[in-house]
Amino acid sequence: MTNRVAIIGAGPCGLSQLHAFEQARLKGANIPDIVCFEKQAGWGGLWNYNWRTGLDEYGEPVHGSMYRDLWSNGPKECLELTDYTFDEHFGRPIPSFPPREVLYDYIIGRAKKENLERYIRFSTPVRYVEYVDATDAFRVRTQDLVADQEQTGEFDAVIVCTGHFSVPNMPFFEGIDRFPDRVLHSHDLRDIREFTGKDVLIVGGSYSAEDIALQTYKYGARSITISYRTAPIGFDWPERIKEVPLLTHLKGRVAHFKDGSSQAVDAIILCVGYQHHFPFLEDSIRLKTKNRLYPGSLYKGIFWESNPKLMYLGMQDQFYTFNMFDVQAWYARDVILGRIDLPDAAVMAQDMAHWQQREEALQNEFEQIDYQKDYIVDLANCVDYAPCDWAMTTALLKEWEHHKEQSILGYRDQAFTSPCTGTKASIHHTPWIDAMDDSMADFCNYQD
Ligand code: FAD
Ligand code: NA7
Repeated sequence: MTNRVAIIGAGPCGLSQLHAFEQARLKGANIPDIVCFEKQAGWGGLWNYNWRTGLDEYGEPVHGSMYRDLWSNGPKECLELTDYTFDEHFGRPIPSFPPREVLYDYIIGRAKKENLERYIRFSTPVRYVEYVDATDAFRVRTQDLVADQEQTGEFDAVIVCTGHFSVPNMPFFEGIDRFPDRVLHSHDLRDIREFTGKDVLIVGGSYSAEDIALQTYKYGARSITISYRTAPIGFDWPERIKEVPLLTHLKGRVAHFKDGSSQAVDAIILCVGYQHHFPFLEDSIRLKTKNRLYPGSLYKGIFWESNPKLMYLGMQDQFYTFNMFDVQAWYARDVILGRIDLPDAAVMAQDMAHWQQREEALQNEFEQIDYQKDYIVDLANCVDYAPCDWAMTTALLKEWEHHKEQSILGYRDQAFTSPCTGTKASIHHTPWIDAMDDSMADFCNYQD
């Protein structure tokens, strides 16, 4: 019997999990006692913009990795919460690529509607979780930062919702320690305007590198050099952006690359990704994985193989986000409520091996999109999450990829149709490249 559940983190995943339980409760189910521990003073996870970098006012590592002027890099129609649509929240069609504040408002809109705060202990990081054999439960040590008090509690199940885009991966490049100007990881980027007029080096070949290159371009960097390790991002970049192979070393301001070329730069932004970092989990229950579509050791991408009472949400690399988190939360909830039985260890291992082998054979982003859709549908088929046209979301994501190939500066000006409501998004009053106001007020008060 699961009487007490701890959820760690009140970002999109944690809020999905609370919502899943609340929906069951509202429909008459007996739900366990639930406590959600959130280290920040507010909810929304990464979407809850934090101007700080480094340590916060309590000496805690700052979770936020989002920068000012960040706009969604995927169409909102592909992350739409099936049971809380954009139409319901905003009351009118809005464009497909909202700025951060708009998506933040959307996520917390549903949580506010259900008054989910009552389950959350804010400013309370989880310090340590260990499994106790004798009681078949988890001992969870937390700290109330405001009262500066530690507490320990026992929980039958723990759901880790702490995200994995917050603790930087930090490789060393020869000479970087003597570079005479600004060096930072994308996690610490807050205001792109500091690079106006500068020659910027971006190291990395994925979404952060791509978006930060576009942002520095938009805000007037003189030149942007993207240095990739495995493969160029490969879009038809505008003048001022170029891609070069991996940075080998720096001499003073001059960056040298694997192909023998070099470039003098004023700033280096390391867009080299993040670590799955869970220092608060006992070693035997700590997920160790890279950023991939099917993290190892997690049955259904959720349940810790050797002790499924420990669950992780959102640990995948993500084409889908909020709606995938909802489906995962529904599945985790239904296992906890005894509505779904987990199979024996051999069957779980076989199932994980199947998904991992499929993942390893994927050739390109289009196949990766299909794969993540199949993963979601596999879960969604077992739960009563509001129906969604998942095939349509996949088609939209592929269309989005094509739009990026056609115009990397213009892809955010496209309008998609909602798979939930059939509503066609409106067109923003200003093309993204010229839109310098990222406020919700400006975005939602557009003229049709
Ligand atoms: P998070 O949002 O990271 O939330 C985790 C929460 O756990 C935080 O509130 C944190 O404070 C809390 N926490 C952490 N450790 C502890 C602890 N020990 N104790 C208690 N609480 C703790 N996705 C999109 O769909 N569209 C986008 O355009 C997009 N852009 C992105 C841009 C950037 C720069 C980054 C980094 C990510 C972006 N993402 C985007 C992906 C993003 O990961 C998801 O949208 C989403 O925020 C993941 O939710 P989460 O709940 O898993 O994690
Ligand atoms: P990702 O998607 O995990 O990508 C990390 C990138 O960093 C990837 O291109 C890696 O190269 C590169 N990387 C990692 N280590 C190195 C070293 N040592 N040298 C050079 N390059 C390296 O992280 P992102 O930050 O781009 O995106 C994360 C989220 O933030 C995502 O959801 C976005 O929407 C925003 P590789 O390709 O593996 O060779």
